[in-house]
Amino acid sequence: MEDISDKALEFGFDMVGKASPEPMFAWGREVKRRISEGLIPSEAWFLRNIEFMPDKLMPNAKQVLVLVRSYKPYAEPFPSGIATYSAHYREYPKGWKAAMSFAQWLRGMGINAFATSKLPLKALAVKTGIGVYRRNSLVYCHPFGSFVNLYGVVTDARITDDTSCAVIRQEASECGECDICIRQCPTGAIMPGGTIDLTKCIRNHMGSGNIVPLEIRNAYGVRLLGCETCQRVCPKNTHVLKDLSLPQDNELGTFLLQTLLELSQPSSREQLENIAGIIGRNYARRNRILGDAVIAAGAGKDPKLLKYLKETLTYPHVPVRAHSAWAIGRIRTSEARNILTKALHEERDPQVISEIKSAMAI
Ligand code: B12
Ligand code: SF4
Ligand code: SF4
Repeated sequence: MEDISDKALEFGFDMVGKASPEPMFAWGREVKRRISEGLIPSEAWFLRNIEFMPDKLMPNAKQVLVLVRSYKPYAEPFPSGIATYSAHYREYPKGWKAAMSFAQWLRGMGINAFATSKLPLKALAVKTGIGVYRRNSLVYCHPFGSFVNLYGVVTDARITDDTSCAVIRQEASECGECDICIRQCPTGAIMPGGTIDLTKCIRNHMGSGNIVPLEIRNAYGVRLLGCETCQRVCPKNTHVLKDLSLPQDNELGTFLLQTLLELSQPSSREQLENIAGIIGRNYARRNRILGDAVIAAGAGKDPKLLKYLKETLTYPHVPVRAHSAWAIGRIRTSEARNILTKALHEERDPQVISEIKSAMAI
């Protein structure tokens, strides 16, 4: 099995780390602590099913491979009227397919193996020496900075100790005196010790399908999926953030705010399919995308979007209506006020009524 790392390169990965399948008790304890301190909301967390004991995923597990796939982030800001999405979500599904093909190749070699996202992949990457944690809580794999996607492969055979197909850099897992990401995070979600308070992290509220707290909405910006502020401000990523490009025009068109807001119409199946083709089906769920697109529209404050927001204000999903009231309130034209006044007479849901009243008070 000497050629395992070269083979992974052929599948499009940049590095491979290999770890023994011992339970990751420290990570498990840390999650427990954060849940008990309210830094990780427990309900959403347990739905993720992340397992810190690899042998629960494969009883006879002998090794866990961590596959690293780098990508270039997009240039920002996106053109006006287009909601930003992180290249991470464009690239992740491609890497996932490659990880599954790689596991299939291993099975063809007589090794029982399967790809998984259900392990603590950052902690595993650090354990194998292919990356270091930094204070924004992300793992940096030299020379790609933090712009890497990680995938796990569990195997029932030990593969040789030749762990990496690129240079392993054992940098110190700390950031020295730097605290830029802590200061620049728009919602103050990064705690001094490098713990993320999930109740404050904008990304954690994206795609939740719930009513997003006001202070998060106010910090959201014209984004649909992903927040990269804590990576873009980091001096350890400066070299990666050179010569960036925007997504191709046809992709950008898919994320035009008016196109996204049209998801409120039953005829918008094709638009949803286009989104799924870019960020994957898991994230392309109509109500969730719509709820977040409305916030992005509110951040942009473009009066031309009022006619779309008027429609989303009557959409069946409560969070979409609640966000619509807020977004319309931010536009602050007389037409916006009329829409809200009419909605106040017709709306029956107490949460949406409260949002309409707050929006009218802006
Ligand atoms: C849940 C999750 C989220 C949650 C919570 C994130 C978090 N920090 O916990 C939310 C939805 C907010 C999120 C957001 C993002 N995520 Co995410 N997420 C995950 C997931 C599924 C689990 C992460 C996890 O285990 N969290 C629990 C905590 C307890 O684990 P931990 O962060 O490793 O905690 C350790 C460190 O804090 C360290 N530690 C403790 N004290 C200290 C002190 C110092 C100084 C340091 C340096 C470290 C340190 O020890 C802890 C225990 O081991 C992984 C995929 C996976 N299966 O692993 C992807 C993953 C971590 N996410 C990823 C990405 C890309 C993102 C985003 C950048 C997406 C985006 N563009 O918006 C943002 C970044 C936000 C951020 N700064 O973390 C990538 C990270 C790649 C990388 N380079 O590290 C992963 C690995 C997905 C993937 N397969 O590629 N994510
Ligand atoms: S992803 Fe955004 S909100 Fe979350 S910690 Fe990073 S900068 Fe803060
Ligand atoms: S911005 Fe500074 S503190 Fe934050 S991760 Fe980068 S080096 Fe560390």
